[in-house]
Amino acid sequence: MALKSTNPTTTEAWKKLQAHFETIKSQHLKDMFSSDANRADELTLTWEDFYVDFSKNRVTKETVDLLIELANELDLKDAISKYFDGDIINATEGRAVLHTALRAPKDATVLVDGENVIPEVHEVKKKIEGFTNSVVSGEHKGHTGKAITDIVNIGIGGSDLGPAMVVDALQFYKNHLSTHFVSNVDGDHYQEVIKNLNPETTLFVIVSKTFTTQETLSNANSIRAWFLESQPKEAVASHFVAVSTNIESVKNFGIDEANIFPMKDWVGGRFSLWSAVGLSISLAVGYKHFESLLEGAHKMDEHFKTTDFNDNIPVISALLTVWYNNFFESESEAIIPYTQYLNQFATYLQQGIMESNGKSVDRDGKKVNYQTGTLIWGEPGTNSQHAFFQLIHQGTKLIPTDFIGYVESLYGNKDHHNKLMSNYFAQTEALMNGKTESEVLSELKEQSASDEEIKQLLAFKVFEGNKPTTSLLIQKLSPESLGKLIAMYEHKIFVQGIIWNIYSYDQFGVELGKQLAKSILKELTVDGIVGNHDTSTQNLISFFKDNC
Ligand code: G6Q
Repeated sequence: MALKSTNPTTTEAWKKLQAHFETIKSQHLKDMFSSDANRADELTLTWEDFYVDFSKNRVTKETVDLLIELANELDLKDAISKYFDGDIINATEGRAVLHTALRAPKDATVLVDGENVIPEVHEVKKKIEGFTNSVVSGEHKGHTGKAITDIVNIGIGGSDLGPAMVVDALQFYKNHLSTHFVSNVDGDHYQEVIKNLNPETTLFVIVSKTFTTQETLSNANSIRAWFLESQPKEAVASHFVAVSTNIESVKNFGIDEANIFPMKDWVGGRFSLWSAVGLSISLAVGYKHFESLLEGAHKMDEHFKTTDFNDNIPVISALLTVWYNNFFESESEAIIPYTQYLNQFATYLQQGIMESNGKSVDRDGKKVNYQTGTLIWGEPGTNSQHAFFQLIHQGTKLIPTDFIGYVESLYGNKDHHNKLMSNYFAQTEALMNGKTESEVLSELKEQSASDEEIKQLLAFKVFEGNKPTTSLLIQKLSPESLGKLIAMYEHKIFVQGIIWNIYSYDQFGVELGKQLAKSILKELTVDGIVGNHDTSTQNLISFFKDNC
């Protein structure tokens, strides 16, 4: 069954939220805390090893209730059932959206066209497990009888960002295999990756759902040509494997059927790390850890599916985005993990969130008259404090920020971890409280500043505060807790799409790019072909051709 379609701005709850916003917009978080001793407790959710404190957001209990009323009025519950049950909720591509089925247990039933997909999901997992174990143990040998030492993942977008982020995030759990990622069609990228590799001990994993993507196929072809400069054709079988839905094209590329890890079209690229697309993750950290990652995600699926909206982490988190985006008119959100391991997390979520919800046509095909997808950005703390935090503290824009931190560090260096986390706590507190003119004044006086200096500096040293943050504290970074965290954002994306009445699971903007470059490529490579361009593009192409 299709998703319902309602313009959210026409709901009763939206109107109430508009009126309510007028009472909230000028309230300061500091005052909200001083007038309500229970605020922090009331606006904190704890679940498994997650402690999620929403209280430093510009909301009251009433705001949360009204946002939930909005979700109810838009029948979020019904949409969640359709999402998990395999309904065609990706209507513009005529597909179900079932990354949740990839982490469902063996005894689950999820029907697509009347067929339970779970047995096949577990068959592919078994194949991933067997292959991972044989490569990691050294049983799988390269063509010359040497064990594999290096893995190269060749893919782009959803076939790169998820695996690359997770392998980086879980490097503490990594085995002896070195893992590399080639994504960009920039030839210098693959050359830099292969320059120090030994073809005799390297395994190439070509990941492409469609197996038609220009970047991935160009990289795969060039890398295979490089490989064949030193190895015989028969060696391809033990050094190249592929992940795809397009089995015929993979076979035409020269990969044995036994070396193909299949995936289904109901797995969206940006949600595919749980499928065979995660093969490089499994190889890098071992199958057991890969499975724990999936188990963590499944736990979050269950939490999301079965918990009342009041206590539902992805639901509340998504509704807060709607609150800021559509009422405060804030345009972007920052994601700041206080762990270097999550260095690629914001980049990964940029795709998940912006590709999914960067839409301006609603589910009736009409142009929306309200804001949808937010801009996502971020870098780990404390590095980002020394870079762009200035703008979050004292700039003109309101930037709701997620702080993600861990109670335990992985190597257990308490001194460093306390320093790291004291920054996390201090920043959220400072963003909320700010610094008033009278506080700055007494600070300057304490520093024995002259009246002249005080006059000059006072305005610049004031911090308005009232900057919203959500604090996520997780016990420890593990494959399981990472699975939970990623799934939390996946469901947040879903909820936002439902509220904004858009289709979150197509990506025509990405496909446009794939088509456009093709025709210009002909102009660059075939003499005499001239396209019909504006003068700017024409001049650029001519300048490039004349000078290369
Ligand atoms: C993800 C997008 C996109 C896709 C890449 C790679 O949701 O659809 O990022 O993953 O374009 O596509 P292939 O896996 O088909 O090569």
